[in-house]
Amino acid sequence: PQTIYLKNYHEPEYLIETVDLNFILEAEYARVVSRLTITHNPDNKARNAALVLLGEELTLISIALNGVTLTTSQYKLNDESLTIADVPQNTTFTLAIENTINPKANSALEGLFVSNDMLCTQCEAQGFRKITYFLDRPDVMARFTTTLIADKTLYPVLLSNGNKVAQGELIDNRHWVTWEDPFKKPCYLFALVAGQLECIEDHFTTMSGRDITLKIFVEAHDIDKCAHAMQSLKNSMRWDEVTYGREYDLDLYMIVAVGHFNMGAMENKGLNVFNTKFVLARPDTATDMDYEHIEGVIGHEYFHNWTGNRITCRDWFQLSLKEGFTVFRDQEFTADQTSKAVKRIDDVNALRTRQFAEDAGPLAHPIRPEAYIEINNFYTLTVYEKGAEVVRMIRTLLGTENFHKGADLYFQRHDGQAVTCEHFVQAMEDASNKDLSQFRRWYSQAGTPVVKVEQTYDAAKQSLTLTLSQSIPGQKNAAVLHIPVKVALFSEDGTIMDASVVDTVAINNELTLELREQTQDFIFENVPGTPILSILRGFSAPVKLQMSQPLTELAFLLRHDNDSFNRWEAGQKLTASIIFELIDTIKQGKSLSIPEILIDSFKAILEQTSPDLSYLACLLSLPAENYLAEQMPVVDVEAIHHARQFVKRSLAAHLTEQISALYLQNHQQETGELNSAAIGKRRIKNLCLDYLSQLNTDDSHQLAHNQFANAKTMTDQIAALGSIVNSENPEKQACLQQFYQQWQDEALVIDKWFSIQASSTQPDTFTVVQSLLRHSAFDLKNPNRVRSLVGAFSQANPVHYHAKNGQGYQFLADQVIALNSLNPQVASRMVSALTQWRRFDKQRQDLMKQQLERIINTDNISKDVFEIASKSLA
Ligand code: BAL
Ligand code: ZN
Repeated sequence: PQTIYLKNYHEPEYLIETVDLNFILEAEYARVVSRLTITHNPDNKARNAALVLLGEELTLISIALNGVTLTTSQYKLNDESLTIADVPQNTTFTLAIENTINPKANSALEGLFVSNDMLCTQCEAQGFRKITYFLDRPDVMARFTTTLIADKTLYPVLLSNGNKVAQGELIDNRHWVTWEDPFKKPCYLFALVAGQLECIEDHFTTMSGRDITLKIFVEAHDIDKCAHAMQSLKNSMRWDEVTYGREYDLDLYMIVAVGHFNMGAMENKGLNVFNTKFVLARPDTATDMDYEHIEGVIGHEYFHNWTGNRITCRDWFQLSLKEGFTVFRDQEFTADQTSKAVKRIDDVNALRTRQFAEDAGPLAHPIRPEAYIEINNFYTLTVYEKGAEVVRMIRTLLGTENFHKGADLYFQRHDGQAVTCEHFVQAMEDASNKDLSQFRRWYSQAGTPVVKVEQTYDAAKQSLTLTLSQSIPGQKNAAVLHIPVKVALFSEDGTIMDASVVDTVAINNELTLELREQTQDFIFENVPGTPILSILRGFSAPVKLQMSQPLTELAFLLRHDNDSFNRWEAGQKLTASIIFELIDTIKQGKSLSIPEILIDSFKAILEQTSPDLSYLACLLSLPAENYLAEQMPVVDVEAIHHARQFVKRSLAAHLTEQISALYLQNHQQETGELNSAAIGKRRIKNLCLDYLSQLNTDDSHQLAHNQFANAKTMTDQIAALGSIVNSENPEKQACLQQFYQQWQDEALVIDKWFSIQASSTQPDTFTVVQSLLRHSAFDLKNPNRVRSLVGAFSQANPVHYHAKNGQGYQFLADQVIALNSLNPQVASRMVSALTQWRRFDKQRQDLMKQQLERIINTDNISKDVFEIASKSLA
């Protein structure tokens, strides 16, 4: 397969001004007539270039240029394109193309496809070429008019981008609707939907007083699960007005939920298409976390209207321009709606467990990649989550006020354009006068920097010298980056010191150091005694810290740090250090014991009161196995699992009384409400239940079973089921069966039923997973179902997936090979659990490599899977 390089970017030779699309829709046969008005691009100096339209899996019927039908000798057709050598150079010309497609046969879910009898599209990144021949690239922006014709009974609802401008009836029970989108857009933002859908409608009045109609379309049986999505949409619209001054621009905003979807959602102009997972919620079917994610994704897609749609990417290498910025925007939105502290912790947790692994592995790439084989493989944690961290660092370096001036300038300068990451940084620089020349390296440098911290205190001078050095392991000739490092110094009595560093502004005694050298000294003056250092506060840069801090200092920070992130981080470091010591003890074959300092620290937290119980729950949560693995030179899955379980069980045993009390205190008045206080109570209560379940006593089994049987919310029901499935609870089979019976008609709940079993640490899990694969509700053609079984097993169950005999790897490769021909995008996502093979012992390395080789040698391997598997082995 061919590699595409950023350095080879060139302007399009032709531009498309208008697109008039006409669809006659049937599930197995869709007829598309596309009328394009095309001009030579004045910015491209080359003349007389052939017009190359991209098209895949299409059946061409006819082409006419300026009304004259072309003969087969006047164009060339292959599997990927349609080339017309001779087109007018000095005038606008029209091209009318007719082709057909088979949506029903489209299991890749890219282009036009069928989901539960509904027809819908997914065009980002390059799906439009599976609908009709086009200049399928984001820097070709056109005005679209779309007419949909279909059977009235099968497809009573016909939707596309923009505003509905006309509709009518035809003979044979058919009808038609015409949609016009007044904003020019790249074809990846095109969408159509046709189906038997119901909708809820609401209205939003914008800051300038315009009335916007909001509609959420779902299948009839889901109509009672849309209210939260609608509220989230209104919250998003208001937030973007208040925070970024951005107002919605069309009179109508539509969201459609579909059950078969590769992504979470898609920001098509005026017609978002969503995975049902990020729309549907009722307290008894969706957890508090689902509710939060729905609001976050609704916000994300809405925010794209400005950061993505009004201003889009010049080419796909610039993906982080819209994704990094939009993720940053949705993170801040959720932080404002929920708990800022918890949102930051959740985001950093996700980044460190998953993106750091990606950045340290064979598929590491900068947030602006320089080459790809299949762009779908670059919708990565790096482009999205690290991209968001890079935007966050810009805000830290500029300050919030200048950052917003920069955003305003960016919107003002580039509205209606397809631009690059450089345009974004330039606007930030111009608005703030802050030199970001060195900072730009974050866009082209892969890998997670390690920042080493050394401190020397001079009592006589009352000064502290902090020596920071940076490096990026595994990256040759790594750039020296510009890294904001937020710091505060604590006195032994728990107060913050009023220390200063030359040329550094302190806000509430917190200083933002700007590390720009490989090694750099920062001298703090006015330091009355040896300080306790709180560094990288708020996780001010996506780096790994290397510093030795005694357990007593970590315990101190866990009590006293006023930075909510670093307070939590101190607890994580404390626990992780103890787990690593236990891992060593396990390796020496000695018996394990838990240090007092950990029990005391947890006891202190358990006895605390706090208005933010979700945050207290974070403080009491142990670092995830994947995060611990990330810190080991050679991952020892069993030792990590056993040491972590030992800590969990020991804490539960030593603190049973406190944990039980906290459980009861927060369970007694469970009302099923959805405000943040009620959510916090459930979060901490269910964490307590998880600890208590480790004890495997009759009491703990009974507690979980009672909660399961009487749950008022899915949060409580699934948490109880999780505790039951992960313990030796005698009611396990009965509960699983009951849950299935209760929820068999709710696809998203059944996804949970699959994933909870696939991620169980109990000894029979692999056998269970194999039998679930044969369950009548399992469907390899449904991405959510695949993720809930195959994804959960391979990505969230390290101890079973990495079984020493390699059965987990073989299982995964079997599924990847089966998926390869059905849905290459989902297949390639599943390969990710094999890509980290270098991190394991020799035996596992060999077994994983074997499976990667087996995958590569599969007949008709897709570009998607080939790229990931081959780069992993390279
Ligand atoms: N643009 C693809 C889906 C998303 O990031 O919103
Ligand atoms: Zn996005």
